[in-house]
Amino acid sequence: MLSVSETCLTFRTEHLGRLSSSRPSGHNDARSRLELRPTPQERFLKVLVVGRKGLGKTTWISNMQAVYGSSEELAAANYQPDDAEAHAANEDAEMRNFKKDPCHMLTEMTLRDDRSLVTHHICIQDTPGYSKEVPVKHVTSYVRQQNKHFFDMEQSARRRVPVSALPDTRVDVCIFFLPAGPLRSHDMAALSAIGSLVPIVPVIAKADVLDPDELRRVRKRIAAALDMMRVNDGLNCRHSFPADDITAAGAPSSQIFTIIGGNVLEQHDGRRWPARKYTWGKCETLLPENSDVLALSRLLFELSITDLKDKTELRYLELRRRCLLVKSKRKEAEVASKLQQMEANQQENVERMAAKLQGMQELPCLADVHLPFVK
Ligand SMILES: Nc1nc2c(ncn2[C@@H]2O[C@H](COP(=O)(O)OP(=O)(O)OP(=O)(O)O)[C@@H](O)[C@H]2O)c(=O)[nH]1
Ligand SMILES: [Mg+2]
Repeated sequence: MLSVSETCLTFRTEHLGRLSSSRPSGHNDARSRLELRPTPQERFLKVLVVGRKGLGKTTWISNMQAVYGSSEELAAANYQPDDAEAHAANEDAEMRNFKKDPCHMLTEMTLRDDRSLVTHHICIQDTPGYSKEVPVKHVTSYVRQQNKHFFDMEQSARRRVPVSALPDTRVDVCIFFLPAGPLRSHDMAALSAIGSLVPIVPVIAKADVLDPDELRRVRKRIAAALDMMRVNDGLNCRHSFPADDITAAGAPSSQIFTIIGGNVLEQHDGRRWPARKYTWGKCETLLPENSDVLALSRLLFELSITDLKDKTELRYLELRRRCLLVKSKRKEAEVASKLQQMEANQQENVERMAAKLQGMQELPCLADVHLPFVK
């Protein structure tokens, strides 16, 4: 069993090690000294967080910000997980604000790898929780908007940088918070609507309220519901992490993760360590015995980042093909209608000329005109 400080240390050192793994081994020999210096790169990962109201989405994001973000980013984010209840009370206003400006619910963390010169921008987009009365339309239209924004940037005639240097707005994956209780029809509708746009990683929220037996039952129930959706609707909305990554991260093989959101921040070995305190004891968010938060963050931000981006690229290529097809059809229709208009104008001109000629032929000949003053 790992102690608190051991886990903390493994987490940080492995995390940094992974990000710098692009450096080839044996870099001390003469050949590698001749190596070209890598050019600085910006990489983006966007994680969407969706779930019913009050399941702990914002709390989890604040925890991630505390663990992965820099001190300045944390100060800017104003870490106050317990303020979340006040937010929840104002559902309508939150929904309106999200539609108007989703960026106010976006948390960005910057991880720099000085060796490979890659800057990873990890963006976590929070969303207002849905309920029976409030479906997830605001979320699906957000995902579409972000794809369109990227497509417009890519197609813009004024683009001056390669596509790889564009700030990537596309959503890569959705962390779907599911309750420990039974799933309702509006949960299934939300899963299906969002799952048709982005791959979903199902998580069990507030896992601290469940004992191991209950947890097993909840996992089974969620797996069965997702399987049923695959069979009935033909929609396999789940993201499947590579088996090697699952083993390396120490994640559950079911790929249904448990989440515990900490409401206090402790310090361990100079690291921020979220925890949840009760009168009878405490629960540490990053301890693998307590939850899968550590395994999930390692998968998302370190081990599977390339796999997630590759899948986004594949989805985008298909979307791009369809958009370009629609665009070219629209252009074709525009050209056809312009041609039609030109033909109609031409026809009109011909008819006008013909009428004029006709009028000229009907003019009396000068010789036939009787001029009274001519003798
Ligand atoms: N017991 C327990 N409570 C939690 C956990 N995570 C969050 N909470 C509490 O649940 C309440 C709601 O948390 P939020 O993070 O606001 O939930 P949310 O999903 O963002 O809510 P909406 O934004 O309204 O959809 C807060 O009081 C949190 O402290 C958890 O893992 N276990
Ligand atoms: Mg929230």
